[in-house]
Formats: sequence, structure tokens, C-alpha cells
Amino acid sequence: PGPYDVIVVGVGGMGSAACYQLARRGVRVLGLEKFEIGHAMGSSHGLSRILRLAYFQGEAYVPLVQRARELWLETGKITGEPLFYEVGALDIGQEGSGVIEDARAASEKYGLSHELLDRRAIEERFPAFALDTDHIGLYQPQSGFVASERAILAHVTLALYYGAEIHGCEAMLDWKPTAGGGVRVTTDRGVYEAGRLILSPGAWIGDLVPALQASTQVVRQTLGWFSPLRPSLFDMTRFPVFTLEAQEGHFYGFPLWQHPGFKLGSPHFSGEPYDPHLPDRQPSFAQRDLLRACLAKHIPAANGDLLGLKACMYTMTPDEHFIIDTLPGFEQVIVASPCSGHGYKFASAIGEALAELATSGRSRFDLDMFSLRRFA
Ligand code: PYC
Repeated sequence: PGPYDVIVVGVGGMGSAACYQLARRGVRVLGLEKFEIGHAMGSSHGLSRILRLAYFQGEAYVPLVQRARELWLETGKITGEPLFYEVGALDIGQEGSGVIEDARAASEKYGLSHELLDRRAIEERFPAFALDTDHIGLYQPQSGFVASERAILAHVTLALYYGAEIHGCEAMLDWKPTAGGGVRVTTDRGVYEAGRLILSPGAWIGDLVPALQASTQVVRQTLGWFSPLRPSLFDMTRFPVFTLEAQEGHFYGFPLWQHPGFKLGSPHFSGEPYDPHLPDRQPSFAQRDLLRACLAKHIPAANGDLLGLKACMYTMTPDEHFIIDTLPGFEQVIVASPCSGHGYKFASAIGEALAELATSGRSRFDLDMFSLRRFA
């Protein structure tokens, strides 16, 4: 084992992509994951994550999500199983709402294919929806979803192929800078040294970088799968991924894919504070009731029996943007973790950016909006 150029701690969405991108560049990389590879304790399980190009959280994200989409397509071709499904995405909100206006501004600035649909046009094209009279939607045909669990396994498989060393079920206990400007990482199984350290532990970031405890909050989100009363309406050939601003919150959902039932996520950005150290992930029954209320009012054709609930975690920053930066005072340590519940779609491109940062100190993307300085 060793010597290593880079150690990556946390081999989930971001960390697995970083391991792959580093290994394919010939970098000697060690990936350390405290659970098994592809576990369901973090923020990437539940099979799929939305990829939206017309980004209502800020048009500055568009180049990064465009690159991410390219990489998901490329990596899916390499492994022979798709990682991105172009089913289209529909953002539904009140006329004039920030979601619609910001998605429209992003589309116009970057020349993204999009269509504005009024309520009647949405219900005609996607008859599963029953919307409020003032709902409108922005449809983006080139968006869709990422196979999030499969993508982690694909990135790890490719990283191993390129010579990475990946240890599952091994928890980091401590990291320290070394006199030579590198890092020494102590785990529950050994001690390892490398020139650089990438910390991508998701909800556990506060354990590894205590200074970030104050500027991050872990919350729980509940995903539900419901038996559709009219399954054909939710077929992936005719039903897109969507986000829906309703009175009860900002929901999101998917066409039928892999798991039986229609998948609906509890309101975005309204998660309940959660302790990632709990031994399992219990869904929230209050959030389940919100899912039911959304189905009853807006997606009645999916309001059948409950098939399953899963809980996953968001790691929120105060401004809901990401953190991707070197740690002040430790230029050899890069943090890429709290993604505020909307980061997975970018994982392929963030992995590439991390590999660039770790090997050359800079990325092709302007990562300034993700810097730690903004919390100083
Ligand atoms: O970014 O579309 C999104 C999203 C939905 C749920 C979590 N993130």
C-alpha cells in the first residue's frame, strides 16, 4: 500500500467521482469510506437524483451542470449502463415566482432549450398533474435524472480499474499536516500519508472539520414510493422529473424507474434537523403526511398505496450554495461536501474539479461562489 498522492475521505457521490478522475490521470489515490461502498446512510441512495440544466438556484451553476451531464453520459458509455436519463424536467411554480423566473433567466442566458407552459398546457401534456390556476411550468427537454446509486458503483469500479486503492468499512479518526506539507491520516485500521487530502464526507463533515460545524446543518428528507393508480401516466417515455411549488412546500418527483411505484420527495429545503450518527435512517412520518397531501391535491393519479419510505440527509450551508475549497491554513486539504440538498447532479463534474484542484491547484471552473471565505 502507498505511497499515495491523494487520499479521499468519503467515497460517496463526490468522493467516488474524485477517485475516478484522479486515478484516470495516473494519480496514486486512496479512497476511504466508513460504510460499505454504495451504502444507504448518506445522501445518494434512493436510486435517482434530478439533473436540471436551467438552474433556478443560480445561473452560475449552468456551466458546471452542463459539464456534469456530459460526464454522466460519457461514463455511462464507458461502463455500458446509462448513468443519465434524458426524460426532461419540468419546474412548476406560481407565475412570476423565483423558481420560474430564475430558471427562465438561466435558460435564456445559456441558450438552453426550454418551453414555458401554462397550467392547461401542463395538464394536457402530463395528465398526471392537477395544478392550481396560477401554476405555470418551465419544461427543459435535455434535463432528466442521474442513476445515483449506480453512478457511485461505476465511479469506484473505474477508479479500481485505473489503479486506485479503495477501502470500505474503514473510518478516519484523525488527520494531521506533516512537516513536508502533506497529510497523515489515521483510521481505525491504519495510518496513511499523502501529499493532498480531499474531504468529501457529506453529513459527517463536522466530525472531520469541526470549524464547519457552525456553518452547516444536517437535515433529514423523506422519499416515498406510491402505487400509481394510472401507471401509464408515469412511464418514463412520457413523464418528466419535476419540481412543484405547492402550498405545503417545494416537492420533487420522478417517472417510474427501477423501484416499483411513483417516487416523490418531501419538500426541498424544509428538512428536519437530524443526527447523522444515529445507527439507522428512519423516515419522518410528518414528511410522509406532506407527501400524501401533495399527491391528494396535485398528483391524484399516484395517490395509491404506500410502497416504501426512505430517509436521506441534506447538509445545508446558510446560503444553500456548496463548499468546494481548500481549508484555510492547510493548502493541502480540500473540502467538498456540504451541497445543501442539490449537489448530487454535479458529482461527476465536481469530481473532475477536485482532481484538477488536487493536481494543479486550480480548476477549469470558477469555484469562487463555493469558497469558505464567504463564511468568514
Ligand atoms: O436539485 O432538483 C434538485 C433536487 C431535488 C431534490 C433534491 N435536489
